[in-house]
Amino acid sequence: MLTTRDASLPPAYSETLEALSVGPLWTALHVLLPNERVTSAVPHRWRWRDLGPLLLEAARLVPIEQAERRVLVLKNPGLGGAYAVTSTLFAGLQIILPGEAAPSHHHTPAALRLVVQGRGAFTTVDGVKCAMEPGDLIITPPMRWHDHGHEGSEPVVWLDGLDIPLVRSVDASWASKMRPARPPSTSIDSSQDEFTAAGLVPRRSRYADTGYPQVRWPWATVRRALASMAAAAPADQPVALSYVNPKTGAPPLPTMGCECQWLRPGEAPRAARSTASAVYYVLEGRGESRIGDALLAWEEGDTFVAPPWHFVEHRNAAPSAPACLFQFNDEPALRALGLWGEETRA
Ligand code: 1HN
Repeated sequence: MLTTRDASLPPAYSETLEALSVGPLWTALHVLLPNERVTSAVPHRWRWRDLGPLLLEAARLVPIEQAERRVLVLKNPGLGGAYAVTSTLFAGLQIILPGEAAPSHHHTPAALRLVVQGRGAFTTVDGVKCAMEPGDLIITPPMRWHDHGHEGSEPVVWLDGLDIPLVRSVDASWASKMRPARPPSTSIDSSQDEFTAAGLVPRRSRYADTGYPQVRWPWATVRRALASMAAAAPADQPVALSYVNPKTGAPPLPTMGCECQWLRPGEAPRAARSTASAVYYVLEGRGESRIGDALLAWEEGDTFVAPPWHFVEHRNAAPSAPACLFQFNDEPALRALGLWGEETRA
Protein backbone atom coordinates (compact mmCIF):
# COMPACT_ATOMS: atom_id res chain seq x y z
CA MET A 1 0.00 0.00 0.00
CA LEU A 2 1.16 3.46 -0.92
CA THR A 3 1.14 5.86 2.06
CA THR A 4 0.61 9.30 0.63
CA ARG A 5 -0.35 11.48 3.55
CA ASP A 6 1.49 14.79 3.23
CA ALA A 7 2.98 15.41 6.70
CA SER A 8 3.28 19.14 6.01
CA LEU A 9 -0.51 19.55 5.67
CA PRO A 10 -2.86 20.19 8.60
CA PRO A 11 -3.90 16.75 9.90
CA ALA A 12 -7.58 17.68 9.71
CA TYR A 13 -7.21 18.40 5.97
CA SER A 14 -5.57 14.99 5.36
CA GLU A 15 -8.29 13.28 7.40
CA THR A 16 -10.99 14.94 5.33
CA LEU A 17 -9.31 13.80 2.10
CA GLU A 18 -9.11 10.23 3.40
CA ALA A 19 -12.72 10.27 4.60
CA LEU A 20 -13.79 11.27 1.08
CA SER A 21 -11.61 8.61 -0.63
CA VAL A 22 -9.29 11.21 -2.13
CA GLY A 23 -5.48 11.41 -2.08
CA PRO A 24 -2.82 13.95 -3.03
CA LEU A 25 -0.89 13.05 -6.18
CA TRP A 26 2.17 15.12 -5.26
CA THR A 27 3.34 12.61 -2.64
CA ALA A 28 2.84 9.61 -4.92
CA LEU A 29 3.92 10.80 -8.34
CA HIS A 30 7.48 9.45 -8.09
CA VAL A 31 6.14 6.00 -7.17
CA LEU A 32 3.54 5.90 -9.94
CA LEU A 33 6.06 7.21 -12.48
CA PRO A 34 9.59 6.32 -11.35
CA ASN A 35 12.55 7.77 -13.26
CA GLU A 36 14.04 4.27 -13.59
CA ARG A 37 12.08 1.19 -14.60
CA VAL A 38 11.41 -0.94 -11.52
CA THR A 39 10.26 -4.49 -10.92
CA SER A 40 10.05 -6.47 -7.70
CA ALA A 41 10.78 -9.68 -9.60
CA VAL A 42 14.36 -10.92 -9.28
CA PRO A 43 16.52 -13.15 -11.48
CA HIS A 44 16.29 -16.72 -10.18
CA ARG A 45 17.09 -20.30 -11.20
CA TRP A 46 15.27 -23.49 -10.22
CA ARG A 47 17.40 -26.64 -10.56
CA TRP A 48 15.93 -29.80 -12.04
CA ARG A 49 18.19 -31.67 -9.58
CA ASP A 50 16.15 -30.14 -6.71
CA LEU A 51 12.67 -30.19 -8.25
CA GLY A 52 12.66 -33.58 -10.03
CA PRO A 53 12.57 -35.61 -6.77
CA LEU A 54 9.95 -33.27 -5.27
CA LEU A 55 7.68 -33.78 -8.28
CA LEU A 56 7.96 -37.57 -7.95
CA GLU A 57 7.11 -37.20 -4.28
CA ALA A 58 4.09 -35.03 -5.12
CA ALA A 59 2.95 -37.80 -7.48
CA ARG A 60 3.11 -40.26 -4.56
CA LEU A 61 1.49 -37.95 -2.02
CA VAL A 62 -1.25 -36.19 -4.00
CA PRO A 63 -3.87 -38.17 -5.96
CA ILE A 64 -4.61 -36.68 -9.39
CA GLU A 65 -8.34 -36.76 -8.58
CA GLN A 66 -7.65 -34.38 -5.72
CA ALA A 67 -5.14 -32.13 -7.48
CA GLU A 68 -6.80 -32.00 -10.96
CA ARG A 69 -3.51 -30.40 -12.05
CA ARG A 70 -0.49 -31.66 -10.08
CA VAL A 71 1.75 -28.63 -10.38
CA LEU A 72 4.63 -27.23 -8.32
CA VAL A 73 4.57 -23.48 -8.91
CA LEU A 74 7.79 -21.50 -9.50
CA LYS A 75 7.39 -18.49 -7.22
CA ASN A 76 9.66 -15.53 -7.88
CA PRO A 77 11.41 -14.82 -4.54
CA GLY A 78 10.95 -11.06 -5.08
CA LEU A 79 7.18 -11.18 -5.51
CA GLY A 80 6.19 -11.69 -1.88
CA GLY A 81 4.89 -15.23 -2.15
CA ALA A 82 2.67 -14.59 -5.17
CA TYR A 83 2.03 -17.48 -7.57
CA ALA A 84 3.93 -15.59 -10.23
CA VAL A 85 7.34 -15.99 -11.86
CA THR A 86 7.25 -12.37 -13.07
CA SER A 87 4.62 -9.65 -12.60
CA THR A 88 2.83 -10.96 -15.73
CA LEU A 89 3.76 -14.64 -16.06
CA PHE A 90 3.09 -17.91 -14.24
CA ALA A 91 5.35 -20.96 -14.44
CA GLY A 92 5.01 -24.40 -12.89
CA LEU A 93 6.14 -27.99 -13.33
CA GLN A 94 3.37 -30.55 -13.76
CA ILE A 95 3.67 -34.32 -13.33
CA ILE A 96 1.32 -37.06 -14.52
CA LEU A 97 1.70 -40.80 -14.03
CA PRO A 98 0.87 -43.66 -16.41
CA GLY A 99 -2.89 -44.27 -16.54
CA GLU A 100 -3.80 -40.94 -14.94
CA ALA A 101 -6.14 -38.41 -16.50
CA ALA A 102 -6.40 -34.69 -15.77
CA PRO A 103 -9.98 -33.62 -16.60
CA SER A 104 -11.01 -31.08 -19.20
CA HIS A 105 -11.57 -27.40 -18.61
CA HIS A 106 -11.12 -24.06 -20.34
CA HIS A 107 -10.15 -20.61 -19.09
CA THR A 108 -9.41 -17.07 -20.14
CA PRO A 109 -5.65 -17.21 -19.42
CA ALA A 110 -3.51 -18.57 -22.25
CA ALA A 111 -1.29 -21.56 -21.50
CA LEU A 112 1.65 -23.34 -23.03
CA ARG A 113 3.54 -26.48 -22.06
CA LEU A 114 7.09 -27.54 -22.77
CA VAL A 115 7.67 -31.24 -22.17
CA VAL A 116 10.53 -31.81 -19.75
CA GLN A 117 10.74 -35.55 -19.27
CA GLY A 118 9.09 -38.85 -20.13
CA ARG A 119 7.04 -40.24 -23.01
CA GLY A 120 3.51 -41.48 -23.57
CA ALA A 121 1.44 -38.59 -22.22
CA PHE A 122 -0.79 -36.43 -24.39
CA THR A 123 -2.71 -33.17 -24.20
CA THR A 124 -5.99 -32.82 -26.05
CA VAL A 125 -6.74 -29.28 -27.25
CA ASP A 126 -10.31 -28.83 -28.56
CA GLY A 127 -10.41 -32.53 -29.51
CA VAL A 128 -6.97 -32.52 -31.18
CA LYS A 129 -4.70 -35.12 -29.57
CA CYS A 130 -1.16 -33.82 -29.13
CA ALA A 131 1.57 -36.32 -28.30
CA MET A 132 4.00 -35.10 -25.66
CA GLU A 133 7.63 -35.95 -26.37
CA PRO A 134 10.51 -34.31 -24.50
CA GLY A 135 11.10 -30.76 -25.81
CA ASP A 136 7.71 -30.46 -27.57
CA LEU A 137 5.78 -27.19 -27.23
CA ILE A 138 1.98 -27.38 -26.98
CA ILE A 139 -0.28 -24.33 -26.65
CA THR A 140 -3.76 -24.10 -25.19
CA PRO A 141 -5.08 -20.70 -26.34
CA PRO A 142 -7.63 -18.75 -24.27
CA MET A 143 -10.99 -20.56 -23.81
CA ARG A 144 -9.94 -23.77 -25.59
CA TRP A 145 -10.95 -26.99 -23.83
CA HIS A 146 -7.95 -29.07 -22.80
CA ASP A 147 -7.15 -32.17 -20.78
CA HIS A 148 -4.17 -34.44 -20.23
CA GLY A 149 -3.83 -38.23 -20.33
CA HIS A 150 -1.07 -40.78 -20.15
CA GLU A 151 -0.80 -44.06 -22.12
CA GLY A 152 2.89 -44.70 -21.43
CA SER A 153 4.88 -46.37 -18.68
CA GLU A 154 6.96 -43.63 -16.99
CA PRO A 155 6.18 -40.35 -15.21
CA VAL A 156 5.85 -37.38 -17.58
CA VAL A 157 6.77 -33.85 -16.49
CA TRP A 158 6.24 -30.60 -18.34
CA LEU A 159 6.72 -26.88 -17.75
CA ASP A 160 3.44 -24.93 -17.72
CA GLY A 161 3.57 -21.26 -18.75
CA LEU A 162 0.50 -19.05 -18.35
CA ASP A 163 -0.31 -15.34 -18.40
CA ILE A 164 -2.34 -15.60 -15.17
CA PRO A 165 -0.81 -12.64 -13.28
CA LEU A 166 -1.40 -10.41 -16.31
CA VAL A 167 -4.97 -11.62 -16.78
CA ARG A 168 -5.67 -11.25 -13.06
CA SER A 169 -4.33 -7.69 -13.11
CA VAL A 170 -7.19 -6.76 -15.45
CA ASP A 171 -9.74 -8.83 -13.49
CA ALA A 172 -10.25 -11.13 -16.47
CA SER A 173 -9.33 -14.51 -14.94
CA TRP A 174 -12.06 -17.13 -15.28
CA ALA A 175 -12.16 -20.92 -15.66
CA SER A 176 -14.98 -23.36 -16.41
CA LYS A 177 -15.76 -26.23 -14.09
CA MET A 178 -13.86 -29.44 -14.83
CA ARG A 179 -15.61 -32.16 -16.83
CA PRO A 180 -14.37 -35.66 -17.68
CA ALA A 181 -12.25 -35.71 -20.84
CA ARG A 182 -13.98 -36.87 -24.02
CA PRO A 183 -12.17 -39.15 -26.45
CA PRO A 184 -10.06 -37.03 -28.86
CA SER A 185 -11.57 -36.44 -32.31
CA THR A 186 -8.17 -36.78 -34.01
CA SER A 187 -5.28 -39.14 -33.28
CA ILE A 188 -2.57 -36.65 -34.35
CA ASP A 189 -2.13 -32.86 -34.51
CA SER A 190 -1.55 -30.65 -37.56
CA SER A 191 2.24 -30.53 -37.03
CA GLN A 192 2.22 -34.21 -38.09
CA ASP A 193 0.30 -33.96 -41.36
CA GLU A 194 -0.43 -30.36 -42.46
CA PHE A 195 2.41 -28.18 -41.15
CA THR A 196 5.37 -30.48 -41.70
CA ALA A 197 7.61 -28.11 -43.69
CA ALA A 198 8.33 -24.39 -43.41
CA GLY A 199 6.72 -22.25 -46.13
CA LEU A 200 3.96 -24.74 -46.91
CA VAL A 201 0.41 -24.51 -45.62
CA PRO A 202 -2.50 -26.83 -46.48
CA ARG A 203 -4.74 -25.57 -49.28
CA ARG A 204 -7.66 -26.71 -47.16
CA SER A 205 -7.29 -27.96 -43.60
CA ARG A 206 -9.10 -30.97 -42.20
CA TYR A 207 -8.93 -29.42 -38.72
CA ALA A 208 -11.56 -27.06 -37.31
CA ASP A 209 -10.80 -23.38 -37.98
CA THR A 210 -10.12 -22.02 -34.48
CA GLY A 211 -7.63 -19.32 -35.44
CA TYR A 212 -4.84 -21.51 -34.07
CA PRO A 213 -3.93 -23.82 -36.98
CA GLN A 214 -0.94 -25.28 -35.15
CA VAL A 215 -0.99 -26.16 -31.45
CA ARG A 216 2.12 -28.37 -31.21
CA TRP A 217 5.70 -27.80 -32.28
CA PRO A 218 7.64 -31.08 -32.03
CA TRP A 219 11.16 -30.72 -30.64
CA ALA A 220 12.52 -32.99 -33.39
CA THR A 221 11.44 -30.38 -35.98
CA VAL A 222 12.70 -27.40 -34.00
CA ARG A 223 16.05 -29.01 -33.24
CA ARG A 224 16.63 -29.96 -36.88
CA ALA A 225 15.89 -26.37 -37.94
CA LEU A 226 18.24 -24.93 -35.31
CA ALA A 227 21.04 -27.34 -36.24
CA SER A 228 20.75 -26.38 -39.94
CA MET A 229 20.83 -22.70 -39.05
CA ALA A 230 23.81 -23.17 -36.72
CA ALA A 231 25.77 -25.09 -39.34
CA ALA A 232 25.55 -22.18 -41.78
CA ALA A 233 25.50 -19.07 -39.57
CA PRO A 234 28.68 -17.00 -39.16
CA ALA A 235 30.08 -17.18 -35.61
CA ASP A 236 28.89 -13.65 -34.76
CA GLN A 237 25.28 -14.25 -35.88
CA PRO A 238 23.01 -15.56 -33.10
CA VAL A 239 21.06 -18.75 -33.88
CA ALA A 240 17.49 -18.44 -32.63
CA LEU A 241 14.01 -19.28 -33.92
CA SER A 242 10.62 -17.86 -32.98
CA TYR A 243 7.60 -20.15 -32.78
CA VAL A 244 4.80 -18.61 -34.89
CA ASN A 245 1.32 -19.23 -36.19
CA PRO A 246 2.29 -20.65 -39.62
CA LYS A 247 -0.64 -18.99 -41.42
CA THR A 248 -0.13 -15.46 -40.08
CA GLY A 249 3.41 -15.27 -38.71
CA ALA A 250 1.90 -13.96 -35.47
CA PRO A 251 3.12 -15.14 -32.06
CA PRO A 252 1.62 -18.48 -31.02
CA LEU A 253 -0.59 -16.83 -28.38
CA PRO A 254 -2.01 -13.28 -28.16
CA THR A 255 -0.08 -12.52 -24.98
CA MET A 256 2.94 -14.85 -25.01
CA GLY A 257 5.83 -15.48 -27.38
CA CYS A 258 8.20 -18.45 -27.56
CA GLU A 259 11.74 -18.74 -28.87
CA CYS A 260 14.49 -21.30 -28.97
CA GLN A 261 18.15 -20.29 -29.02
CA TRP A 262 21.07 -22.51 -30.00
CA LEU A 263 24.41 -21.57 -28.45
CA ARG A 264 27.48 -23.01 -30.11
CA PRO A 265 30.36 -24.20 -27.86
CA GLY A 266 31.81 -21.17 -26.07
CA GLU A 267 29.28 -18.81 -27.70
CA ALA A 268 28.06 -15.78 -25.69
CA PRO A 269 25.89 -13.42 -27.78
CA ARG A 270 25.82 -9.70 -26.94
CA ALA A 271 23.79 -8.77 -23.87
CA ALA A 272 20.37 -7.25 -24.49
CA ARG A 273 17.43 -6.09 -22.41
CA SER A 274 13.79 -5.51 -23.22
CA THR A 275 10.63 -4.41 -21.47
CA ALA A 276 9.39 -8.02 -21.73
CA SER A 277 10.03 -10.65 -19.07
CA ALA A 278 11.05 -14.18 -19.98
CA VAL A 279 11.22 -17.65 -18.48
CA TYR A 280 14.03 -19.87 -19.84
CA TYR A 281 14.18 -23.65 -19.86
CA VAL A 282 17.41 -25.51 -20.61
CA LEU A 283 16.62 -28.13 -23.25
CA GLU A 284 20.23 -29.16 -23.78
CA GLY A 285 23.72 -28.45 -22.52
CA ARG A 286 25.14 -26.36 -19.72
CA GLY A 287 26.26 -22.79 -19.29
CA GLU A 288 25.60 -19.61 -17.40
CA SER A 289 23.56 -16.46 -17.82
CA ARG A 290 24.19 -13.02 -16.41
CA ILE A 291 20.81 -11.42 -15.70
CA GLY A 292 21.21 -7.93 -14.31
CA ASP A 293 23.80 -8.40 -11.55
CA ALA A 294 23.03 -12.09 -10.97
CA LEU A 295 25.12 -14.89 -12.48
CA LEU A 296 23.06 -18.07 -12.86
CA ALA A 297 24.74 -21.36 -13.80
CA TRP A 298 22.48 -23.85 -15.53
CA GLU A 299 22.32 -27.35 -16.92
CA GLU A 300 19.77 -29.46 -18.77
CA GLY A 301 16.34 -29.37 -17.11
CA ASP A 302 16.88 -26.14 -15.16
CA THR A 303 14.46 -23.19 -15.40
CA PHE A 304 15.40 -19.54 -14.84
CA VAL A 305 13.72 -16.18 -15.09
CA ALA A 306 14.72 -12.77 -16.44
CA PRO A 307 12.64 -9.85 -15.10
CA PRO A 308 11.92 -6.91 -17.44
CA TRP A 309 14.68 -4.45 -18.33
CA HIS A 310 17.49 -6.64 -16.99
CA PHE A 311 20.42 -7.18 -19.35
CA VAL A 312 20.53 -10.85 -20.28
CA GLU A 313 23.73 -12.51 -21.48
CA HIS A 314 23.91 -16.28 -22.01
CA ARG A 315 27.09 -18.31 -22.34
CA ASN A 316 27.50 -21.92 -23.44
CA ALA A 317 30.16 -23.26 -21.06
CA ALA A 318 30.72 -26.60 -22.82
CA PRO A 319 33.86 -27.08 -24.95
CA SER A 320 32.21 -29.05 -27.76
CA ALA A 321 28.44 -29.50 -27.27
CA PRO A 322 25.70 -27.04 -28.22
CA ALA A 323 23.34 -25.60 -25.61
CA CYS A 324 19.64 -25.02 -26.34
CA LEU A 325 17.51 -22.55 -24.41
CA PHE A 326 13.74 -22.40 -24.81
CA GLN A 327 12.01 -19.26 -23.56
CA PHE A 328 8.48 -17.97 -23.22
CA ASN A 329 7.82 -14.28 -22.68
CA ASP A 330 5.16 -11.57 -22.50
CA GLU A 331 6.46 -9.66 -25.53
CA PRO A 332 3.21 -9.91 -27.56
CA ALA A 333 1.21 -8.45 -24.65
CA LEU A 334 3.64 -5.56 -24.22
CA ARG A 335 3.69 -4.88 -27.98
CA ALA A 336 -0.12 -4.82 -28.06
CA LEU A 337 -0.08 -2.22 -25.30
CA GLY A 338 2.54 -0.08 -27.04
CA LEU A 339 4.99 -0.81 -24.21
CA TRP A 340 7.63 -2.89 -25.93
CA GLY A 341 11.21 -1.74 -26.35
CA GLU A 342 14.68 -3.28 -26.39
CA GLU A 343 18.31 -2.29 -26.19
CA THR A 344 21.58 -4.11 -26.84
CA ARG A 345 24.59 -3.35 -24.67
CA ALA A 346 27.05 -1.12 -26.49
C1 1HN B 1 -3.96 -25.23 -15.88
O1 1HN B 1 -5.19 -25.26 -16.39
C2 1HN B 1 -3.04 -26.20 -16.26
O2 1HN B 1 -4.49 -27.24 -17.81
C3 1HN B 1 -1.76 -26.15 -15.75
O3 1HN B 1 -2.65 -28.24 -17.31
C4 1HN B 1 -1.38 -25.18 -14.88
C5 1HN B 1 -1.92 -23.25 -13.57
C6 1HN B 1 -2.80 -22.32 -13.14
C7 1HN B 1 -4.08 -22.33 -13.61
C8 1HN B 1 -4.49 -23.27 -14.53
C9 1HN B 1 -3.43 -27.30 -17.19
C10 1HN B 1 -2.28 -24.22 -14.47
C11 1HN B 1 -3.58 -24.23 -14.97
